[in-house]
Amino acid sequence: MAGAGGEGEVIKVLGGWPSPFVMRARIALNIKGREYELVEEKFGSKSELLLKSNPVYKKIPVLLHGDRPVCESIIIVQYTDRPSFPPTPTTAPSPASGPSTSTTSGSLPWAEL
Ligand SMILES: N[C@@H](CCC(=O)N[C@@H](CS)C(=O)NCC(=O)O)C(=O)O
Repeated sequence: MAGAGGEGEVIKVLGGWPSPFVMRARIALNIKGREYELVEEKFGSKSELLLKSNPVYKKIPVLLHGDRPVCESIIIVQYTDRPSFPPTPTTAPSPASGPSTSTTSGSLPWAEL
């Protein structure tokens, strides 16, 4: 599929500080171990990219997986939990790194505590 889905796809989050909805999406990405670029929206104005990516509500956060926009923070959390949305390979622990605390098996890190 063009525009999204591959491990090498660039992930961007259209967001800004302080937004609890943006934080929700970023926390999910951090737990997943997925690297991403935060594209900061300026308070009081909306970028062309935001208007194009979230034309109905025009709100942050929006996750861009390649060209695919994912809107609504709770939907972003669910999206990051899909098996087709793996952690960034460089952040995945090697098999020799001891007991697993990774999310690569699909389990949640705190479930192993
Ligand atoms: N239900 C949305 C709420 C998002 C939201 O309200 N974002 C605020 C920032 S905290 C926003 O973009 N406000 C700008 C506006 O309403 O025009 C979500 O969970 O993502």
